[in-house]
Amino acid sequence: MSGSLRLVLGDQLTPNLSALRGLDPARDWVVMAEVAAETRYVPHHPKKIAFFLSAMRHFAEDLRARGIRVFYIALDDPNPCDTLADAVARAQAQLKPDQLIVTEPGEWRLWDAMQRWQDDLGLPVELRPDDQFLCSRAEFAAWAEGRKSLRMEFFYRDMRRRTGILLTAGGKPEGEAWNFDAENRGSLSQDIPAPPLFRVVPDGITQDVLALVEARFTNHFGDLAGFDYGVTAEEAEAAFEHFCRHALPNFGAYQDAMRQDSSPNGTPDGGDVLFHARIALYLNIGLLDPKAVCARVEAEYRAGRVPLNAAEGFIRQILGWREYVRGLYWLHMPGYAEVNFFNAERPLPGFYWSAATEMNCLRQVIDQTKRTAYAHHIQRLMITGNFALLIGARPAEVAEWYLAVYADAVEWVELPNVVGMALFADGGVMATKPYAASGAYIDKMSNYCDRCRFDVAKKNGPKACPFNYLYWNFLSEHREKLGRNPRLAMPYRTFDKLTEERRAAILDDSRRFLKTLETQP
Ligand code: FAD
Ligand code: DLZ
Ligand code: SF4
Repeated sequence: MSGSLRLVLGDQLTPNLSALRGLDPARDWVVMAEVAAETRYVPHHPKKIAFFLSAMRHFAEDLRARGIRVFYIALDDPNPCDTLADAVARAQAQLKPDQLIVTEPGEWRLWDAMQRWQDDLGLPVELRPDDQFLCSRAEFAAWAEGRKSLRMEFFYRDMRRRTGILLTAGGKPEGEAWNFDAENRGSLSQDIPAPPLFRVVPDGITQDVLALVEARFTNHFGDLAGFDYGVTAEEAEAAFEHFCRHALPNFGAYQDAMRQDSSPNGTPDGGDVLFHARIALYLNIGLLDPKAVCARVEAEYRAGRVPLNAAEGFIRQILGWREYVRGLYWLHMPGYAEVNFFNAERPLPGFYWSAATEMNCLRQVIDQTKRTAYAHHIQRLMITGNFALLIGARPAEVAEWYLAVYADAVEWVELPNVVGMALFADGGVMATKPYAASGAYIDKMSNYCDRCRFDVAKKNGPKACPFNYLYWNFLSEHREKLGRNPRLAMPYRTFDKLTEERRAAILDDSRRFLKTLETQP
């Protein structure tokens, strides 16, 4: 063969992939491989593994249907491959290509390994940029150059200006404001039903994958039963369509709300997703295109079908946050994986892997994660993230948990959200202050506290909500690092007004509580 090999990774499942450009079906081959190293480098949730493998198999079928030859190694191949490099080496030995063409991977770990492939394989390797984003790595680096602080809000405004999304004909932001965040904090009353959940019934290919995952990975945290994700571009599009019709109009208002159990007429698990889209997993592996998603949401607004706070709020997540965290990741790797601003060294409590805790908010979110491999943003940030921050859990361990348990977790998006947003472990590169909160916030935004053995109104003592004293303990412990932060001036003033007895009780309760974490399995 005197053609090229085109490697397609498990999170690169789009026909628009740069590595597929210029492919000659008569001379070139696509290589895809399900490999042990990628399925085990963290203990991925079984639903996440099933999602990736089934989507890969469907994508390979699509390519074949278009006359493209695919060299595919399955995990249950009689002669399986351990790593992606092994898979490429096998394809090279059999097909004798004169070149390997790859789109840069989403994770630094693999990008770093690929730098050695040309020498190791003795084959020219062309690494092409991944242009499935609205902002390239080079454009983000240019934006960041010389700036003292890299706030998402300013990046987002630049992206709006650059793309023209949600601008008036005169180039001003629609509605005369860049964001409507203040209108995104509605608490959700029980009588507002959650929209029906979009579900896909597994086809034959997915059923084969489910059997394989069942046989090999059910020792990982997470339930495989009830797998209902889409695994093709058409199904991902249908999921997004469903969201636009049923949930987008309320996305803005209830973006920060959390709810246990279903609402009247809702499906039993309607509370898991509420008015969120559940599309990050599709966006992150190429089944949905972020530009098309933003364009569609803008069109819904312009057609008068959704209010501006919903359309803007949603577009901000994709055009703003998603692009921004990717830019930060590549700007700061590999060091970003090591940051630990608070020198937090506590092991992650065992109940993150079992949901066996009496704190109802944590139990609900971890149990939901176990069932579905999904939790929405506020659950990730203000329940599991907030708790890990307050107890001083080791950032690398927390990051590994998030990378393992969510179906949408790929490191470029997971890591900045964990170490930058949830844990403030980067010392403020991403956030202006830690997202630390006491039980009052959780009570305001959810109904979790109604069914908890702890009392959210109690500040101290064995019945008191642990978030209450842990919050003050956290601020007290890190005063040296946080005390001069102007955004924390008010909480520190409040803390200083507490009586000596109250401050001593906070420290005592926190010490006692943290001790119990050490003895839990
Ligand atoms: P929606 O709420 O419907 O939002 C729409 C889309 O906006 C999402 O699909 C996503 O693509 C994008 N988005 C929203 N918030 C963010 C954000 N902060 N960063 C990047 N994109 C965003 N997102 C991932 O895709 N993968 C992860 O591994 C991941 N880990 C996270 C870990 C923590 C600690 C936190 C706080 C957030 C994390 N996020 C992650 C961001 C966000 O929580 C998820 O994108 C979102 O919950 C996915 O659900 P959804 O599709 O229903 O999102
Ligand atoms: C997440 C994942 C899993 C579970 N399995 C595979 C696989 O078998 N083969 C593959 O090519 N990709 C897989 N992936 C996605 C990769 O981990 C992802 O492509 C890299 O981390 C780069 O982002
Ligand atoms: Fe969580 Fe505290 Fe509310 Fe219990 S009382 S659900 S621990 S916030």
